[in-house]
Amino acid sequence: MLPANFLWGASLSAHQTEGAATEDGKSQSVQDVRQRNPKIADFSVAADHYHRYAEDINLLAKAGIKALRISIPWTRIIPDGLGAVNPLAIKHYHHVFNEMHNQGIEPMVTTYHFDLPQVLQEQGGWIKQSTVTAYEKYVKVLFKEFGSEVKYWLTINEPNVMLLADRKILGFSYTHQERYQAFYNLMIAEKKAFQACHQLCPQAQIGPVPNISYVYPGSAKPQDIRAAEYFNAIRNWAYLDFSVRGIINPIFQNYLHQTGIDLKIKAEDEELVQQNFPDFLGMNYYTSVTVEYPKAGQNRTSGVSDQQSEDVYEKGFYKGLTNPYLSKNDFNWTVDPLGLQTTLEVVNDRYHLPIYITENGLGAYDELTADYQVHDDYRINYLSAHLQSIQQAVDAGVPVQGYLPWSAIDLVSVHEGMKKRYGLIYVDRTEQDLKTLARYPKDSYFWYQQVIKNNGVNK
Ligand code: BGP
Repeated sequence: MLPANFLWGASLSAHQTEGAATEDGKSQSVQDVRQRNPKIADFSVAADHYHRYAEDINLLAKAGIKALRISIPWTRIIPDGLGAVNPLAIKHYHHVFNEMHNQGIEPMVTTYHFDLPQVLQEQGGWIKQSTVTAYEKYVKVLFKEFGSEVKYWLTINEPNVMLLADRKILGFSYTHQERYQAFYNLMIAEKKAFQACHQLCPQAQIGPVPNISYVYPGSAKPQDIRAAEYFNAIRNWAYLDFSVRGIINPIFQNYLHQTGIDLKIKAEDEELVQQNFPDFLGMNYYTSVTVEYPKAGQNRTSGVSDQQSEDVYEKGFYKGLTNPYLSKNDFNWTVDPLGLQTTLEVVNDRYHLPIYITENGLGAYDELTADYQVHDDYRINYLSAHLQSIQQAVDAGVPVQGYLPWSAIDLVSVHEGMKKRYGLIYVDRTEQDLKTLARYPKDSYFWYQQVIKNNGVNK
């Protein structure tokens, strides 16, 4: 049984939905300038949510949605990354929150979703301490301006995916040294956000939002078990241990040591790290991950597009592989609903905090029929199986308090553009043709409406 006040929601990010890429003083983010396959939609119009937010919120309210996760782009609030606050952007988000509240929807706001101001990237981005200082200033503006309107804050979307898959997501690569310098800075930035949020908006709650996927060993071979332990630490626990326990995860530390990195919490950061903790965990989940110890001469699995699980490799430590017991979606991502229950139980065992699932969904090719319907039974099956898994976890004592699937409306996928759709609501555009941009609820929207009404899938 899910709790009576379970937060039924849906999720979006700004750069994938808003468009209006140069409007109202917005500057470019790393997402606006990254090299994209020319066949893939860019973010300049995206789903035009910047102009159509009221219509979208209205439709979502009709589905009974109680919370909408959005992100605010730093590039709108402080266009030069560090200096003056842009009043047009502040006004815009007051309107957005006002609309949500009028429709009975609680905003859940991510301060940063992959879209670093390009101007800061050019100065070194997350490998520079100055970016941490700039981020602290930026989030303080958010907390001061919107603190009375937003009860749920999320810090930095998926720093783990951002660092492990940087080239694909950010268009550049870190060296090993830089990656873990960026890791440290991101973790410190997050701690500063916890601190500032608790100081400036004591009524609100804040949590991290990593992508957490439990890592399975490919076999019972002890070396494969160790490979899974390493990758669990590198991909999952390093981030949550820093946030929740204020420590560098010891297995992660061992891995860093072996690869020539000596990562320590700096003396001047000790107090910040040990005194500022999250109120809850946000968690994005799409798939589990299976790894083995890489055999001699082996490297990345070639031709695999699944960056969330299989396309992972580090010599001497781990190599992703296809789990023969699991099916895949149209875009080669492994589907594992039971893995969500396992992941939730392990996360609960480690951290004992309320959990909100802040992303979970199926990217698929959808077809709009001549009478404007989308029969996405495959998405209903995916969401339903994952929700049942959540219900099992809740029955087993895991405090899951909300479900905000990805995504509320169709948006531009980070890796695949517009053809890979996630929404409960169809947006009428294709990769290159903006068409009408009209919204059409899919079958999954009506299914979700019923789920919300019943407070679960089983009734
Ligand atoms: C998560 C991101 C989202 C979203 C999702 C699906 O990692 O937080 O922004 O994009 O993955 O990924 P993709 O769009 O590549 O299918």
